[in-house]
Amino acid sequence: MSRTTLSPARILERCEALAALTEEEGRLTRTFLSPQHRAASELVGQWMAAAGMSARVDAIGNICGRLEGERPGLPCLMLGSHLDTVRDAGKYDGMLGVVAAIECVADLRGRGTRLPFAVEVIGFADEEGVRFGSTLLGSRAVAGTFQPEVLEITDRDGVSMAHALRRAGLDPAAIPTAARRRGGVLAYAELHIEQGPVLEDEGLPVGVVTAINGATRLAVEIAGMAGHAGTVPMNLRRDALAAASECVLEVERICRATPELVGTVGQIEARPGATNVIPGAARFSVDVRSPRDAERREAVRSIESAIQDIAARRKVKATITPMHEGKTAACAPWLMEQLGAAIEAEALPVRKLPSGAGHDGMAMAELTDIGMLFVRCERGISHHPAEAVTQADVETGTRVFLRFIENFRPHGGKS
Ligand code: HGY
Ligand code: MN
Ligand code: MN
Repeated sequence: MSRTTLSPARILERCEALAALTEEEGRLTRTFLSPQHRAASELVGQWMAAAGMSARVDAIGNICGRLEGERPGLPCLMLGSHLDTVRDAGKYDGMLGVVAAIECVADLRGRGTRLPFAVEVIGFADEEGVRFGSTLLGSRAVAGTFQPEVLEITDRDGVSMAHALRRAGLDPAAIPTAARRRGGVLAYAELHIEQGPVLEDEGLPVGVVTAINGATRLAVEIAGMAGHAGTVPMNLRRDALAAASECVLEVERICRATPELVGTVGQIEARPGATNVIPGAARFSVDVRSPRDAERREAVRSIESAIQDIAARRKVKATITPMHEGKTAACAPWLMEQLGAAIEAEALPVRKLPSGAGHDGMAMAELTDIGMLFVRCERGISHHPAEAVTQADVETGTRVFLRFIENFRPHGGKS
């Protein structure tokens, strides 16, 4: 790989610039179609244009950049990650992958490299699913698997996804136009922080992902009976929050029983939410993951049955709504091999590892083969403001990714 102009400092500066676009004072939160999300897409679009790409916003709000190959209209190697964040997020989950991919394209263009394929970079609009609960919205639209029924889901202010799209100047009916045809995409590859402790524990800057664990998300509503906190005897209560709390502990008990199975209740809310009122209603989220789909589905069945048993015993009503189901997505061996070769060319060992975290590749796997390159993150911390990477690791990860792009050959393609 001839002398490059990659600038890890610029990548980190751009992650800082994106981190300033937050909906919540004093912490980073950027959700699907918020003004801050749209500002982030605009900023990324400018960086794409400066890298020599054409940039456009697609029908679901993804920002899409394209650098043509040696002649216009060639199928593309698609790169990308997401621009939305969790609440009180770190600066690198998603953003690092988008910014590093743009840096690679800028370098290729700067050296006048024309590849036998186009290169596209996508900043996906919603991977975390924070605003509407349903996740991978941007990548599902690109993969052609977007489910229109999610347009009716409302956010915590009662705004439907369809209405949010229209308010953002997008047409929900046009979402199918974001879908790519299979022949136009040679592969999807994503650079992402590991969000776990393995690379750091083994003193490695990068790793090759073998598979992305499958995940199920549920929304649970508990309907009990509100009442005066001072007058209703304990044995006559139908306390929705107490019932929800017992369910939370049951999720933990069920998932603790199986190695590699994980279950989380990340959101819980009691209504009406006054100190002196017995909660008449409660709602909470459930997130279950495993490397094995059958095991995850079995755990979800056990959790649903436990919730109904608790509700019956406490004389409350439980309504369970599936919000997301993503099966385990295997990374393609041929892409793992090409990523591994790029790591070896940097005289580094090739460490292969699964991803416990979900990624847009789960959706993109419905359209094309996927590959992922992990970059070490400090102490494995993620989904937290302490999420951190070193400039040296960003340099190594981006150099490996650039070499992968430059040496990329379609599956079974001529080397
Ligand atoms: O939830 C996840 O694992 C991903 O960060 N969306
Ligand atoms: Mn995340
Ligand atoms: Mn992510």
